[in-house]
Amino acid sequence: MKRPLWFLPIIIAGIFLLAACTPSSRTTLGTGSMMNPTATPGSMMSSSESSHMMQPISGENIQPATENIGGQPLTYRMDGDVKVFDLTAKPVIWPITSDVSVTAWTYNGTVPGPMIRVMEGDSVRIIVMNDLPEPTTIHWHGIAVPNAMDGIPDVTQKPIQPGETFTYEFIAQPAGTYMYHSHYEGDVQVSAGLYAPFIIDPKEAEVLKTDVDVDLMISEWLVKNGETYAAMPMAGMEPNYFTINGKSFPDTETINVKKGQLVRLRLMGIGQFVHPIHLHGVPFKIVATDGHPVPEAAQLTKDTVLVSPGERYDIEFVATETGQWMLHCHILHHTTNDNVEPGGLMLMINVTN
Ligand SMILES: [Cu+2]
Repeated sequence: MKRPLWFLPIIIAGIFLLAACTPSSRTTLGTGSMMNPTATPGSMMSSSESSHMMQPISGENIQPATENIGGQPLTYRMDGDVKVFDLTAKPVIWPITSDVSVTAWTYNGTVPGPMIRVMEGDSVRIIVMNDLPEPTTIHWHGIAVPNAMDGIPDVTQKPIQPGETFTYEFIAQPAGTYMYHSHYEGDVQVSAGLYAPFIIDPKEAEVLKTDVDVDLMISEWLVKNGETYAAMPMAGMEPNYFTINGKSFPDTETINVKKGQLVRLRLMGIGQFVHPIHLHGVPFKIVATDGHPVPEAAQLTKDTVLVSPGERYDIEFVATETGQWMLHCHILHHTTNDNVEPGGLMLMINVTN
């Protein structure tokens, strides 16, 4: 009797799997070893390199946040023709729902930090005070700043040590949807809340015609045993909470719109995971990508757009139908709070007459 050979590839694959999973093949890996190019980055790290991710977000005598809504416009003062903004990086206890709070590292005590909103061509000065237990820097994501203002520690500047200040100064350009965020141990500091919107409006001649204009910054958290961790795309560090502007559904903001109004939503991926954001009710047009306008003839009409880490999509739609219309991530696990649905990346767009 002839033996069937269909099982041979399975056995061969099994042998390879076993070899890849044996402890000895991992423990012999040194940092930077090229022996196993498919190993996950986590397995290539020394314990001191990876431990900063494994530690809970820390701070001494952390106070509950005094504000409940992040991303609000930051007031400035004028020094000649320079708009001067003050930021303090500090830990707070931040409520992502009415029941769940996280230990967050913030700008001025909110997640996201305050929105800086200026006109194209404005001179801006941002004075950053570091009240964190670790050094930090700020990167102006997508804005055309001089190299010395780019916020890269030990490359373009010395890290801002705890208790120190650093002054950033540049011309705000070009117009568009941008973000600012920590660039010091960003995998931890950005995930812990050190991010905010930076909106540069076009000059008056081409002023925006939208009726409703809302920033939505998307990120993730890992909360376990009462401690907050920076959520990572690595085993054991996956998020169990997902936030829009620092809030999980049902505590995400409701966007109130009158029927017939033109709505612009500025979707910003600031976490470490991708999120396909889906709108119910009407399709939208993608009018800008990463801050830059899309020519009208090239604007895609869609109802779902994948927002990856670092990306911004400005989407516009006319609210033609009244009702409670949902906007949510279509990785449906991301619409849960600690595995309980509904939650996470959902919000309501309430269209009334
Ligand atoms: Cu998602």
